Amino acid sequence: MAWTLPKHLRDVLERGLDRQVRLAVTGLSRAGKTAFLTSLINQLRHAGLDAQLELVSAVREHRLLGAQRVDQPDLSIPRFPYDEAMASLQASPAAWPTPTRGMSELRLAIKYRTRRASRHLTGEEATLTLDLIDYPGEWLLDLPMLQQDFHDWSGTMASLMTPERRAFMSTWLEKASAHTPDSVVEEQTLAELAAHYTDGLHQARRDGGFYFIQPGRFLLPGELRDAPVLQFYPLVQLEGWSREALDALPADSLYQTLKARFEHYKRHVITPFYKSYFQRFDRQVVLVDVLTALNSGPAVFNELRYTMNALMQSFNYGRNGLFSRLFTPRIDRLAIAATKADHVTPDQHDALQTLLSTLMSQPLQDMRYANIPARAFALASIRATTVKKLENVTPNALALSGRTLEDQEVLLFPGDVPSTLPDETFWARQGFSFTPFHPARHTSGALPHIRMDALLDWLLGDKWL
Ligand SMILES: Nc1nc2c(ncn2[C@@H]2O[C@H](COP(=O)(O)OP(=O)(O)OP(=O)(O)O)[C@@H](O)[C@H]2O)c(=O)[nH]1
Ligand SMILES: [Mg+2]
Repeated sequence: MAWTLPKHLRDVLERGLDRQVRLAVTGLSRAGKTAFLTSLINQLRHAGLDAQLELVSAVREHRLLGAQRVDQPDLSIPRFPYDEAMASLQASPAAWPTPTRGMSELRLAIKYRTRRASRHLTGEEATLTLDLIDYPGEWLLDLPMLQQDFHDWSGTMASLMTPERRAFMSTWLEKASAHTPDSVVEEQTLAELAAHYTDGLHQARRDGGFYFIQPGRFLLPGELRDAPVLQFYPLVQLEGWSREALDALPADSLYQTLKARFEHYKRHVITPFYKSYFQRFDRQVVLVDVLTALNSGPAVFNELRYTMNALMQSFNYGRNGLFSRLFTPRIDRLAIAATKADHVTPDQHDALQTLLSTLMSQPLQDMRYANIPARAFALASIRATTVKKLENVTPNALALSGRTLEDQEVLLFPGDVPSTLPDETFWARQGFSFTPFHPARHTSGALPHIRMDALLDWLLGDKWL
């Protein structure tokens, strides 16, 4: 005889099921985090209405009923600025959401119908609580500092000082060279020197395309702006000083003061981020702006590769001894995505995805080794271009139409994306110039996107079964 589980037992079972997910989104600054989360929230709120989510199986099966914003659990974290971002896109003229500067969070309650397990256990209404967290990828670049003392870290920073980087750090290098490790430097001078160091990092990032910046909070301080814990810098001119001599210096010497602040930063900034937030994330999206890096040439592209591999160390806890000693993270699925795929024609999307997989092949391999599913995507969170077929030019020729940031209507051939890492001869032969676009004014319905649905299905499909 067939039997049905009594209602009260079913309730207990459901409560025990996994119906809550903390999904974190990160990437270096300008990678497209705010646009991605804005679109993701928008798509889920329009699921079952007018959102284009054909690749989400729960949508195809008419099981996603809708999503609503609810109060976030952690009131000390700023709210993700969804309304502000939508207001920018709806304004006349429309604008991209403004840059964000720290961590933010938003909670969605997603109503869905469970899949019918059998004739008797019919699909019931259930709620998935989805916490979305946006945080700067630059913060993850600090992880290796936990393994270093001030002396080692200064050495690493000195080795990064290539002539190209030095050019952006020259004011700081010149002013800092006036103070030897044993000198006593006044608080105000120290603050000024740290400000010059921070300015240099900003310039190297903005004008030089250097992505690898330490300490990460110096670029994106969040709530720590102007706090003394951020007022230190590496001593890159230690020639003639042995480690013993430096360690024997008095507590008020420059070396000991900087060393104490470095240790404070590790203990009170880096560690708490990993302990209080990072290790509570369940799933992770890492966004990469591959196309802008290609535009900037081989040096910047290689720097992106190096930096993204360093950033991914935070997810490599399967093999990272330090990490597993300090934290017990629980991310069980990770997606990396090349953003702004609407900068190229659809026939290039596969190449963009393959290029991203190649760029991140080592960390992807490490994740799989640790038994954590990891996949690469190419997507556009908010599509700003439309594709035109120009049959009269070349058969099957595709072009993009849109408005440039300078407000010019254009129709252009953006060119090809290499599907393998470009080598020297490739760079010598060809450069890239993918044009950034102005967003189209959003009036109603769901935001246009490219393959957000593929990513959503892969990342959360098992959670709304
Ligand atoms: N065409 C197009 N441009 C995009 C898309 N997503 C982001 N962009 C562009 O990239 C810029 C940065 O996007 P954001 O979402 O603000 O990036 P972010 O990572 O949040 O940046 P920060 O908050 O500064 O760290 C935007 O202002 C747009 O110019 C997209 O899907 N399509
Ligand atoms: Mg942002």
